[in-house]
Amino acid sequence: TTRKTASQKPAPKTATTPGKAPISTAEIKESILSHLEKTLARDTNTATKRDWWIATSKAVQDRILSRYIDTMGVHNEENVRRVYYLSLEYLMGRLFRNNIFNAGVFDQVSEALGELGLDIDELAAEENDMGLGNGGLGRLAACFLDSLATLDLPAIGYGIHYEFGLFKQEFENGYQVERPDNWEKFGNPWEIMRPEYMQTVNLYGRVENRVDEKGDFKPVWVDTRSINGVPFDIPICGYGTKTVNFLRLWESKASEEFDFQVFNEGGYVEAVHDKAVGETVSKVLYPNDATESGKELRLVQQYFFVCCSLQDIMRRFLKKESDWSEFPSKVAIQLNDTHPAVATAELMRILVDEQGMPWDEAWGITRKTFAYTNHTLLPEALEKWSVPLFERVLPRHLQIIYEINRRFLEEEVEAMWPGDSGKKSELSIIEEGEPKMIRMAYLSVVASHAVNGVAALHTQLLRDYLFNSFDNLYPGKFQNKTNGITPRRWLLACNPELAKLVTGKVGEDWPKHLDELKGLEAFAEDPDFQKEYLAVKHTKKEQLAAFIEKNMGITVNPSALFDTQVKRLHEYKRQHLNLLHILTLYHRILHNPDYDMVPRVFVFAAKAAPGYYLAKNIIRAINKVGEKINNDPRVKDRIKVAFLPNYGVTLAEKIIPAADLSEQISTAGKEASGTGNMKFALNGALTIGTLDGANVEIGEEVGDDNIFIFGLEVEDVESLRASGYNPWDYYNSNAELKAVLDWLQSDAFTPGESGAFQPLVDSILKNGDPFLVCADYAAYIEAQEKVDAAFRDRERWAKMAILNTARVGKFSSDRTIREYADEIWDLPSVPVK
Ligand code: T68
Repeated sequence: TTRKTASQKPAPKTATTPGKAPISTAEIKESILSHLEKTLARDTNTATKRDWWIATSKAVQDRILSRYIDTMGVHNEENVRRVYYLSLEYLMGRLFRNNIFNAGVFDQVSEALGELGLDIDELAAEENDMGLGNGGLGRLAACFLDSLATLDLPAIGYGIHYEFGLFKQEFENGYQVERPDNWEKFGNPWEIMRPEYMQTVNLYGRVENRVDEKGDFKPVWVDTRSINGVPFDIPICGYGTKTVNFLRLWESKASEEFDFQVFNEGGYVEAVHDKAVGETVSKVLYPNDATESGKELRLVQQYFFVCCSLQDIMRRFLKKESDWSEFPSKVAIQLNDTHPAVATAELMRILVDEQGMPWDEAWGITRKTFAYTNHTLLPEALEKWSVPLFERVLPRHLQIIYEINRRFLEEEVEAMWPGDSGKKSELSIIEEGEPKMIRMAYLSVVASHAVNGVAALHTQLLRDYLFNSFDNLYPGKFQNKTNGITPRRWLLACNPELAKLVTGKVGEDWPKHLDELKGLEAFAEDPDFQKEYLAVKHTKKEQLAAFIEKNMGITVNPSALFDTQVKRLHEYKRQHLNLLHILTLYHRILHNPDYDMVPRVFVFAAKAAPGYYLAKNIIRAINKVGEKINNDPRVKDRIKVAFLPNYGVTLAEKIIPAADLSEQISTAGKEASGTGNMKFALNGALTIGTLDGANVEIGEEVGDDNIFIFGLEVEDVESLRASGYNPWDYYNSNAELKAVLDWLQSDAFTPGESGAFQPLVDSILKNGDPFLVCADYAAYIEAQEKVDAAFRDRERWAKMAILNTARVGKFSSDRTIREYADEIWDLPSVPVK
């Protein structure tokens, strides 16, 4: 045996985070080896990296699960109030490193792996991203779960256990190609299937209007088809605390009852077919991030997970309570956008139809229970369901929504604007038209006690435009909750070099109290600290450069300015404005071989929705322009363009720490908040951006001298549009703009293939340039010249970057979640001893 006696043992290595039980390196090692043998049936000679990854994950999971059981014990015993976060999307990324950090066992695990001759980073790389979301909305949900557990708030996330997450992206000849993301192919050591909590969901059918004994109208939903939902639980470990909450994801299963009925009638093949339909529901995540598809399966997904989740919530409530009026005191439900909004009608259905509660009482409970977060003002992203489709899938819910609407218009709108039929049609949850449409945002506003936007500007715009009349009708209902990010994943785990440097100056409390970073301000002008800070940045840039070289064969200079735009591809985010800047620099170089500029590496990463033709055209344009520039000797490496495929959480963790410049250049008024902007600033990248979303608040925090703001503001956008915006005016009066747009229309970047980027150019010149690329072009180029000048002055740049890290404590998702807990949920913390 290799065991040492107590006296021979070196002092046990214990983690330093408060509140967790210490565990030694030896114990972790023993646990890993035990899982290798007993969970995976492997010995150390034959184990693959994947085996080691699973064995190590399981060893960590053991620690997490014992705390999870303790947490659930306390929550149940104390019959606590809980928040339930309903979201169709969770972008969790990899859990390996995060769980090791949050469980406070990093030193022990890395040491144990070292003794086994293994590297923690190599094992981490075995894990597929849990990419069950599109973009910011899904990543926000993941950051919120981290903060909820860290703040000891009783919370459960509900969502869908998609078999396929967001597609994997590859490039072929510059084109985006989508591949399926079979993320659980080799298992998932973090999740626990819980068949004992299976729920049944009814769909389709019709409503029979029966009359009960008392002669009252009693609708009964009949002839439904049913599917089952089986939950998978993923423990969510708080940082530096004992709380472990969980995320519960529902997977659809065909209901056997239904199958056998058809089967017994002789329809074996039909029965199997229906089984397949039932199991299709949780197959795949819809890949649209800003347009609503209106597809039946999407509605079925929404109702499926809402119905399972509400039944689960009620089961938990009824374990301790029998009086429904207590429901809102135990249950707060947050709607992550309108995607789960059918939950409001479902709660009404359960209370009125199943529990026999009077409508008014049920409505009071519903309104006290729900709150709604809006994430967008884009009209094409506002969810609407056609009444005929909705009626086919959820006939009883349609009746309930009509009744909610009738009472809302006849009682509330009538009281505020008597006899005003214009107001009624403006505010109606049902939009008149062919076909009629259900406005899910209006339903969410009417059925919730609180509605929030995700940045100060966004909330103001919601109140002034989209929900203006609702704001007048319901004073105080609309609140701002500026987004945030978890500093555990987005600094501590993804940038250990900077984390260490920061800890050396401000102590080790910052991951839980991000305002502590303020302490760095004192060192912003300290030459030694500046050197160390720039050295860390250089290290991260070298790491990214090596990654780019290895994966794309593009050589980039780590001393160049890393100019970075990573986010979903959308016209309103204006990756094409960035492209016009690249073309402008290239154009200048070709006309002046000695053109003096700071060498830049333009880093892009972005997925386009598979059906978003123009977005895909922009991707190809960036790829093709980049290819030409990267291989043009005349450029002399002053410009490199690297469009990294398959953007996701894991790639973000590599790119963001290496960035010098963060591109946040959306058309003012279009980006609700942005959260990438916060991650970049925290990691010491300077922002070049418009006054949009949370950029406004980042500017307030870091100061005007430490950010590059340019371009039209919301009011300018409005007045320009009102006065008749014409992109040709800009094209004709700006020679460089004209030159680069003409260049894009030629076949210079796609020899022999002309018109390859005609859709892109046409969107700007022929289709009215809806996102004002031309109008902001000159201001953007000018701002980029200021960036160039600032970057040449290394001390100045270092100071600006340090002040960014120092001053963005506000953007911790802990602050955001505190505000939700205090101002929307009224949710106390419950420490777990
Ligand atoms: C984003 N929205 C906002 N939507 O665009 C961003 N939409 O400004 C904000 O920071 C972030 O939410 C968090 O608040 C999205 O990411 C989607 O992904 C989406 C998905 C399906 C349908 C519509």
